[in-house]
Parts: sequence; structure tokens; C-alpha cells
Amino acid sequence: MTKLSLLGKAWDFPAETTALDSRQDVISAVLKNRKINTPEEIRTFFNPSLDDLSSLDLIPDIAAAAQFLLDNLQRKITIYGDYDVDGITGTTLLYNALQKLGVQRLDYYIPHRFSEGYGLNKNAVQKIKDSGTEIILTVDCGISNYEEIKYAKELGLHVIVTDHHIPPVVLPPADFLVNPKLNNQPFSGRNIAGVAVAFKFAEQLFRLRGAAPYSVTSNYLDLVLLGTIADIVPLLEENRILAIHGLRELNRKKRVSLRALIDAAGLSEKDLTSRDIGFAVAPRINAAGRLGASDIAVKLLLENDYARAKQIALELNKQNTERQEIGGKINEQITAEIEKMSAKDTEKVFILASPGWHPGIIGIVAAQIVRQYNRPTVLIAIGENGGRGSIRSLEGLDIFEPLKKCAYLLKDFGGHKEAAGFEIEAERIEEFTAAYRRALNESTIDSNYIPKLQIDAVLPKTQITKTLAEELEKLNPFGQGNQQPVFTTTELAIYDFAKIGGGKHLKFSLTNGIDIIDGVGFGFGDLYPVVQKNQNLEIAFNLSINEWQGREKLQLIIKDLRTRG
Ligand SMILES: [Mn+2]
Repeated sequence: MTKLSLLGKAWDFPAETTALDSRQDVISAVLKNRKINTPEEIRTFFNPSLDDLSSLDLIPDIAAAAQFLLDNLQRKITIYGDYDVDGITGTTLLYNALQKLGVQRLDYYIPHRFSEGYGLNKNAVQKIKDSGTEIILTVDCGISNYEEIKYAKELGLHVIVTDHHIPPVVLPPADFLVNPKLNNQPFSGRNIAGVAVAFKFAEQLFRLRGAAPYSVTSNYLDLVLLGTIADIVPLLEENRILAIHGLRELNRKKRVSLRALIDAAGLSEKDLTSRDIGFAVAPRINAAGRLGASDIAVKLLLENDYARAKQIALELNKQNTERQEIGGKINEQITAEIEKMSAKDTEKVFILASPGWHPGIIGIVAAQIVRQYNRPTVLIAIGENGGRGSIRSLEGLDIFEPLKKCAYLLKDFGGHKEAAGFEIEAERIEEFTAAYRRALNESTIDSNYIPKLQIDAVLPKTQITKTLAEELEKLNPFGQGNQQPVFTTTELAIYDFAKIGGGKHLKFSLTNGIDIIDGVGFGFGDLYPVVQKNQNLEIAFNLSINEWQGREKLQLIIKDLRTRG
């Protein structure tokens, strides 16, 4: 029997363990868990240069597409993006680049999230053609739009696709396909975001014009960072290089529009981290699209006037707050419903549907429910045109394969292992609920799927220090593939604990027999009675530094608790 933690997780320890006598030993162990082993890998991990990015030639078609565009700068060009942060930043980046290259007739098009959906559509292509456009340049979409691109070609348009999504078997008949995943060899730049493909395409354009490597495009790295973080690509290899340089660029605050957005978010006082981007900046850029139209976010990012940018940023703030309030209400409703559901109806997956839910927000709420209950969650918003569903999963549990098996019940669907979306006729929701539950049960190899907590190392008490916490900061930016290190120890005991934050969180005093160390468990309020009954618990934690009244102190962020022995 696997031993489960209080959060219902199995703790997963590294296969090999070495003695952790020094801080360096701990850092090495953490790096090893991330497969960073050789001196060169360690160098690029801590101190990456843009020269460490892979050669542009590894992306098929990139040079030919760039040359074609340079030969046709006098024609009208429309950039066709996507409504999420990756697409919005990618659109902005290419717009900046083409403007810099002197394109006079330049436009962009972002499809409406609900009335048009993801990718190209024929209506939009027709509108773009009617506006006098001769070249469509896509970003973060296009590789799956065979029919729409064929149609564009029939209308006499030239189409350059830049995209990072997995190419389908039959490729669209575009003039050029710029997608790192069309190179079948493994290379470090294969898993970059859509905005990073746009970045490389822009870099190719400027190099053909004789610019020194990254001399122009380094100004765009703030945009690359936002799309990279928001698209949740693994923050290792090239994405880490781009993110580190992107953070530097962002914190220079040279882009007026982002400065306005950061000010409006109340984050002007500090250097931003990848976390701030994930929690504060990206959601604001996304807010408009979630509620409907994303054009306003591109308009913001292209704005050079601070006052006007601030105005749009405040509008996005408002939409983000609105988005949170709507999400909060849906969450409350779902939580109440789950409490009433029978064990059979909550087994392995939650599937809930309701009219009146906002289809742009259920994805976020589903992710919250997954975190609250450690269970994959399907939410379906029922509207006039049927149901729109969002599925979110736990790390490592594939919810997409079972969705494919239910394709016959769906109008449309897409996604990947851990997140997916679909459209369905309202009448078929009941049938889908049963079919999906069955498919999930069958496809999950371990039918008793247990979520895991990856532990980096078991620390001796001598290593649980503020200095180590400071050194670990150098592993930033944390994210997918490079999580903030999680440790356990057998040498700290719970000395005291209390509810804080209106009962939502727990504050711990931990002791090694000599010192007292602070710990905090965010969202652990519900565990109060359990901890009260048994304080003989082992903790899993991040090391962090808490600044309070000008003094810095070590604080453990408790990730999980389990019974000892
Ligand atoms: Mn993308």
C-alpha cells in the first residue's frame, strides 16, 4: 500500500541519494533531479547567453520565408494571431518587427474566442482579403488550418505560417511553414512557445538585413517571456534562456505599455518574477479574451503613450477583477455541489455542467477545483449554442486520450494531456458524462491513480538555513519542468500551530530541538483538526525568505504533511 499524505499524495523521492553535507551538495542534488549534470549544462543553466540559443537554420523554411517577406514589404501584410497571451504577445512582436522594417500597410487580426474560436476561419480570411491584404503571416496558429489556408490561397493570398503546435499528418498548403516541430531531430529549441517562434522569425528578418545577432530583437524578449510563461512550456533548455533574458528585459521597464500594465497591477515597486507574470501580468492580458474580445490587449501592448496605455491597463484590471468574481461564484457553486454528490459520482473525476457559467472562465475554475480536491475536473458551461467544456488534470494523468475516445459525442475538441476543451450538444452531456468516466477508468494505467509530490531531497537540519534559501533563488525562474525545490526532513517537529488568514491558512512553529523555524501552509486551514489530533507529522516544504518589518527570516512554505514512520 502506498502511504498517502494528508493531501492524498504519494511522496516521490529521487532514486539515488547522496549525503548532503554542504549547500553545494544540496544544489547538485536538485540540479541532478532536473537532469543538469555536465559543467556546460550547469553553466548555461545559471548563466545562459543568447548565443546558446540553437541555430535558426534548425527551423525549416525560416530563411526562405523571411527572404520572401523582405522582398514583399511594400504589400499589405496582416498578422493573424491567437486570443491567448502567447498569440497576443506574438502578434505584437511581429507587428513591432515589421513596423521597424518599414512596412506601411500593416494590420493584425485576433479571432474572437467564442464566435470564431481558435485558429484561422474562412470568414476572417475573406475579411482580411477584402481589406486589401496580400500576405497573411500567422503566429501561434495555422499549422492545423488546411481548409482555411487552401481557401486563402484560392483567394490569391500568400500565407506564411509561424506556429509551435504539433503538425498534423497532412500539412496545410501555405507558402511557408515555420515551425520548430517540423524538424524531426531533437534540438533544444523544439519546445518553444509561439511567441518565441515569432521572435526567431523576426531575428531571421533582421539578420538578412545585416543586423548583428539579437541586436534588434533583444528588445522583444519581454514579450517572449510573457508568452513563454503563460503557455506553460517547460522552463528548461531554450525556454529558460529566453525567460532569464526576458525577465531582465522586462525589469528594465522600457516598454511603455507593459510599464503601464505593471503599474496598474500595483507591482511597480519590485523586480518582477516568473510568478508575478503567471499570477498578475498574464491574467490581465488574458482577461479581455476570456470575456470575449482580445484586440484590446494587442492595442495595449502596441501603445507608446503612457497615459493611453494606463487607461487600457485599468480597463483590463477591471475585466480581470470581473473575471475573478465570476470565477469565485462558480467555484462556490461547484464546491457546494461536490459536497452533496455521492461517492459514485465523484469517483476519480468530477464532471459538472450548468447553464449560466461563463465559458471563458470555467477552465480557470476547473484548475482551482483540481488543486482543491486533487481530482481531474470537467466543467461544462451550457449556453444557447450547446455546451462548452473544459478539462483540467493532475500532473501526469492523461485526460486527453479518454476525451478522444468520446469524440463521437462531441462537436469539436482539442487539447493535450493535462488540459483540454470541447464543444457538445446540450442533449448529449448526460451520455458524455457516463462515457468519459468509463473511458478515463479504462485508459488510466494505474486505475487507482494517485497524485504525486516530487521531493528533491531529504535535508538534514543543518542545511535548513536562510543561506540555502538564498542560494536556491538562483534556480529561478521556476515553472513547468523546473519546479521550486521541495524538501522533506526527519529532523523537524511541529512545536506549535495556529489558524491564520480567517482560518484559511495554518501557521507553524517548527523545531529541531534548539531553534524555532516558521512555516506556513497556504490553504491548509481545513487540516487544522487533523493536525490537532496528530502532531507527529513529517513536512514537505519549499525554503523561502520572509521579509517582515525590514527583517529577513527563513520561512518554510509547507507543501504537504504526512504521518511519520
Ligand atoms: Mn501557444
